[in-house]
Amino acid sequence: MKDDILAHLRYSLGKDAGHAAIYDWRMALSLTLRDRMMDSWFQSTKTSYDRHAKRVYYLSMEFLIGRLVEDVAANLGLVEEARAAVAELGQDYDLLVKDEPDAALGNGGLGRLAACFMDSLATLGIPAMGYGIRYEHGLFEQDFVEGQQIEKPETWLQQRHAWEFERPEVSYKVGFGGHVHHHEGKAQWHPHETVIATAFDTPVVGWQGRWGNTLRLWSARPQKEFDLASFNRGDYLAASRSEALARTICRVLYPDDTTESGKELRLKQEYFFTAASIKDLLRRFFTDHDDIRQLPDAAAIQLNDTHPAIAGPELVRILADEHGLEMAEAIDLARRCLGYTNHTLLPEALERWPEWLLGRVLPRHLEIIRAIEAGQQAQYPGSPRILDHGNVNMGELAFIMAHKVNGVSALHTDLVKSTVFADLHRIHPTRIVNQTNGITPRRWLHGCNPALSGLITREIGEGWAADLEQLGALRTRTGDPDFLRAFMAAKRTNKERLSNWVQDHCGIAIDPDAMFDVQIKRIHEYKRQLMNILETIALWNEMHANPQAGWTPRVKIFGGKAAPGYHVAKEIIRLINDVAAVVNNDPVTKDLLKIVYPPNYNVTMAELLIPAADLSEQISTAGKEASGTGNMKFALNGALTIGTLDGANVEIREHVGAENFFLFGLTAEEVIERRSHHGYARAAIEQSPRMQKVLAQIAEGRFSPQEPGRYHGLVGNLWDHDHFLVSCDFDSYFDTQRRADEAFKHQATWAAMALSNTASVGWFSSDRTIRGYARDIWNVHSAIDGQLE
Ligand code: DL6
Repeated sequence: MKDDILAHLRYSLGKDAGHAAIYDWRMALSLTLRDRMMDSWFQSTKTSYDRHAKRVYYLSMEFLIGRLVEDVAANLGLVEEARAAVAELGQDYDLLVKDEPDAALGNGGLGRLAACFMDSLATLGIPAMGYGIRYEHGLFEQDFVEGQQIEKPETWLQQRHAWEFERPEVSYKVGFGGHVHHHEGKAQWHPHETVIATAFDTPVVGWQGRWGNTLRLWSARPQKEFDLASFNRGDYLAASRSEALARTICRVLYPDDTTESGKELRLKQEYFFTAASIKDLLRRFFTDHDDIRQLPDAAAIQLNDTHPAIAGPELVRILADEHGLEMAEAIDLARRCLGYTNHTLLPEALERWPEWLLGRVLPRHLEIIRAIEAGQQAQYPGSPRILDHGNVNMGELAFIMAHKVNGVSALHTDLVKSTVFADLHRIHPTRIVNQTNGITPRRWLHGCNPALSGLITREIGEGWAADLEQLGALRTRTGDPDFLRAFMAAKRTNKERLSNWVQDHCGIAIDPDAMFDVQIKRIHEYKRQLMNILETIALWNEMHANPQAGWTPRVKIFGGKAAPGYHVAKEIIRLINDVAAVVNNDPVTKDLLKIVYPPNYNVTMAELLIPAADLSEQISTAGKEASGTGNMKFALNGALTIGTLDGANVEIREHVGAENFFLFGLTAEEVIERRSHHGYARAAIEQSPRMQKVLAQIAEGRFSPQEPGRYHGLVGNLWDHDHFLVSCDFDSYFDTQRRADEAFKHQATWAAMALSNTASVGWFSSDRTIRGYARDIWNVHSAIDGQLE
């Protein structure tokens, strides 16, 4: 490996060792590891072709993959060899790992889920391709200036991306606009603008390198490179017009995972990557099939949310307009290929396009959507409308065009059936299925927590990384004091690592003996970071008034970004930072409470924070969080959850046992009931002197003395509206936090509870989730024998 690294340094990077910068070393190491993926990758592709295997095509606007050096090295079993080779070359392996940009091609849960799924598909040997967009700029970088979020462009592609292969020969035209020509019953679309989608392939090799799939990300380039005639006339802008359109399409990831952006560009992005992916999978299909009617036997196309929902009409367009199928047959055939995953119930997050806009950008698709609608209404009169009040409802379109629709946790799937798609569910009662989310144990335990994973491997062997339910064997150790001590020593190592990092990056000294209480996720009202900071203020008040009362010292850690246009979320960020500035400088509570909010939360930061957490905050308003996956990562790494009965918390609690989970708050049904009472928020606050005091302090400017009125809006909204019921759950949350304080004082008991969590969440591996999709939705099989049983 040492020789290979040196060879790459010389021949791929053009550097000799004496002049190589850290970037060069990291690239040389990455290319060396990438070489070692090739055999498995080629062999997997060959096997898929030889066996005419059915493939999964996972269409997702987001793949939040993070850094890859460690991930690849671990999956190939090469970490030690790589570390030693790098050391022999006089370099620090850990520094090289840290030099890699965090590829943030996603906003949050949906994108990270897609990345975990890619890992599990490869580990299970399921032939698959991930299709997405190669954004020039991933999710914005967050900074805090005077406590306020500011956004800066992310620049991961400023350096060469080590893992990808550009495939200029894999290019497709994607059109927009124009008109449709109808002649003798045939339709032909003549787009007005065209860009070229070019593939960039990243190999994804699973555990122990047994199988490799491809993440194919599309980049746009102009159809006409450059208009020389315009240039020669001196019209430089006109000369580059087509280039500008192409670059714009994949320039930036939309930084908003919950609200409809309403931008024409977003629609073009969605169609761009979907159309290229469909063309690509059809080209592959025709390499070993002649009859398009066999497509459902060869391709399972999964829509990760509605962002690629235009795949339905696009496939129908190709089947009907290019292959001459009757419209009804084309629709039926497309449906047999398509599955749709719903990730949210928030009404504002369900995509809707104005009909006029969709008609302008994709005129033929609008005609096809009308045909799909007509077919559905003819067969099921009164069925919910795709076209409704001048809008195209992409959720209804995805549902009607999919043979299976899935929710992402048991509770969420029930709510999908009873709320957003209740009417469609009555018409198609077997279409909705549940697939509770999962996480890859390779990244989220083996990779991020060497201390704990080493201990587990010494205790039960290494099989758990590919079969996470083996962790169940650790349940017998919850009564073993020696093992519990070793388990807590691993936690302590991770807490020390985090404490040093916080000191270096935030300038705050935190005590590894304190309880590390962590809430990391996108900032959103329904996730209730606001309730967390209000509870922190209440705790601080009581600690300050009575510092000798035997408190459990706490470090409250927050991480997360707000969508740039989401004003309330940004106010919550500012409040947390304002409160931190006051609390962290209080000499009375300095050994009892600290608040830490490092900016720019991302996958890499999660890998540092999660292994060090004692308490995991999963406190969303019940009925709002579709699943959550952070909740699984924390429990796997031995944190106890304080949480509501929401999303996958419900199933996590069932697995770890009610006695090992700090439950509080209203249930989803109670939330709905409570909202029907006029003035529910005011009534709840009036019954809580503790909350009243906190709200009064904020409103009086205790945390913003330079601008006392800064949070009037936020506080007023809690008294008068409080849609997410912070007021109603506040006291129950505060009391449950004190139960957690008490439990933490008894470290031996706490250790047993924490170990019960690690031992009991093997079911939340994304390998189990992918097996479920393979069986219930895709009807695909592993090409590595014995893997799916
Ligand atoms: O399914 C992955 C993930 C869930 O765990 C989260 O609960 C959910 O909020 C998230 N949804 C999104 C936004 N989706 N849209 N549109 O990221 O999906």
